[in-house]
Amino acid sequence: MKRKIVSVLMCATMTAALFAGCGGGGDTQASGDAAKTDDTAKTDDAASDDAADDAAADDAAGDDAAADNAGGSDGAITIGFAQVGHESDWRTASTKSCQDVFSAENGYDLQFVDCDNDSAAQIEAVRGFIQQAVDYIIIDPIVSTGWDTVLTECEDAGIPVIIIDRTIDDSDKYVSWVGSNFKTEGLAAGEWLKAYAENKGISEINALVIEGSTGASATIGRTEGFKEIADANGWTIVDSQSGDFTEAGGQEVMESYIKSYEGKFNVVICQNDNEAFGAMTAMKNAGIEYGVGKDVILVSFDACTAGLEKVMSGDINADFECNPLAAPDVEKVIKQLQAGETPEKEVYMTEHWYVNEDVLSSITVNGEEQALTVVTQEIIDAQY
Ligand code: GYE
Repeated sequence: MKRKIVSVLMCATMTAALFAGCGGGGDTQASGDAAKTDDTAKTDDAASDDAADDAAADDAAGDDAAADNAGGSDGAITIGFAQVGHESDWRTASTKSCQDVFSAENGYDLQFVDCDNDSAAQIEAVRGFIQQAVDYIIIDPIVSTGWDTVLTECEDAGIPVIIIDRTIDDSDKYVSWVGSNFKTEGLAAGEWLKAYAENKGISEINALVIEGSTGASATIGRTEGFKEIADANGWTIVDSQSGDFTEAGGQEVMESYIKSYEGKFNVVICQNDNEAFGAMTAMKNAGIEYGVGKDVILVSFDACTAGLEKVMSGDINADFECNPLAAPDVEKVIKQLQAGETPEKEVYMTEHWYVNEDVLSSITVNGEEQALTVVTQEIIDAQY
């Protein structure tokens, strides 16, 4: 994949301006899994039911929409969005971004389906959108394979598909993909750890990895990127298991790691913030000290608000951002399609690498110098 937009350092004020209005998501751990999952699940159930009802009710009207591909009966552009689920702060921010952009006020009729991390349900959701004859389908693919058949069905129905966030690796039957380079994120985490360990005089790295959901391109890329740097530097990856991108999963995997490997690791790499929160609980319960200046270096990905708060407090040493606010770029793609133009096949989000300490100003990733940003309250306030 060609990296079109590379990670650049934006000043805090620019970040604030860009992300203004996107706040409110991912507050501290207190807003954590139980409460969030319940709330979201309720909304999601309602949303899925609505989608199913609409699917039935709209059948006849839908045929017209399919015929001219020009929008719903009230002139709104109809969009079906098959979202991964509600597993993390990142996901909450991604869903909110889509709902904000594809709102009725903006001229859209958004059919949102939370697929609850079930890939079979996700494919069925896409088939439901075909039946509804929506104008566009957005998919955030839970897993990266198994897509060609249903994407062919979308193509046959004349419905353009836009892929958001995670990639599809076994089909190119979509118009555009908007997301992040996950391998670069993994490489950046490795390059940071290398430079940081050198700076601190740490000569041996024994790392535990808590992976994201199995089969997700985000997991595959972050795992590969970090492993590449680990192998090149002779580090030991003591173990690498899935925590499913959830706080509960991160805690469970960390508890079992502690039983097996206590005293045998000095780095924990969590592939998202929620897993890091779970790992922190497990380490705290076991009396293991982690974070800046402590026994275990803790690294995370996503850098949502709650993650950045933990970087600023020194509990997480470094957090590699994955920007969930793709919806404005997806809207650009849709506007281009509406105007009969051909959008870019791949659109990359802009991201930052966040740290607690001001000891290194940059790292070199893929031969390119990339800035490290020390987290401040201003950055946290502007983050999603
Ligand atoms: O890192 C994680 C979420 O696909 C990039 O999914 C996304 C990942 C994100 O559950 O928090």
